[in-house]
Amino acid sequence: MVKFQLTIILILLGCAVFISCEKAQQVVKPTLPDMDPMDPVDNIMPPDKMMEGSPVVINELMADNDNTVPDPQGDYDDWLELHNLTDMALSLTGLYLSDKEDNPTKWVFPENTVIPANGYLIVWLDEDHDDEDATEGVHANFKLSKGGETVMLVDTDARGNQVLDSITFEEQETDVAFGRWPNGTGDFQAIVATPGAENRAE
Ligand SMILES: [Ca+2]
Ligand SMILES: [Ca+2]
Ligand SMILES: [Ca+2]
Repeated sequence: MVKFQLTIILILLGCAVFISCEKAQQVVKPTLPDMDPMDPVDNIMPPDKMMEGSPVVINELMADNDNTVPDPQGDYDDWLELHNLTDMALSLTGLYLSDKEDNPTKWVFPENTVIPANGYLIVWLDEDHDDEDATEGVHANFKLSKGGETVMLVDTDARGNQVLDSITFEEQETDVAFGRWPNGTGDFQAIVATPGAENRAE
């Protein structure tokens, strides 16, 4: 009888552990602030405007990476860092990155791309999205121009394209990062490169 009760207790404990693990791994879609319905053609916000309440922001970028940080394949490519401002892991499925204001859905995040709670995600801007050897890491279909341009993070739904965040930068120096300071919320400026980690000024 004691053995039977012990077995029941062990099974219940196993279930509890399984359920809590499932919960911890739960990933949610970003909840976007309510906005007025807008015409899809007209709803691109001016550059450098972060949507109020956007759960994910463009936090740092490097348009000319010569020897700062290699991608998983060992190449020194342009990169961009996203930062999740919420304490929930977020799915980026259905979100886009673009450097063309007339083509805001230029590159879609691969299915099941997740950014950890309060975490960071590096996107390699190297046109290696179709490279069969580049299975590790997230690779987009455009590069950043050292001479400067606009890059934007876009969501699209029934209301059309919504720019969650966009940044226009001028000419960049080789191996100098351009990022938000203070981390996640501040304006962009030249900073110490911290790919995948909190931005710092020094
Ligand atoms: Ca570049
Ligand atoms: Ca690459
Ligand atoms: Ca950083």
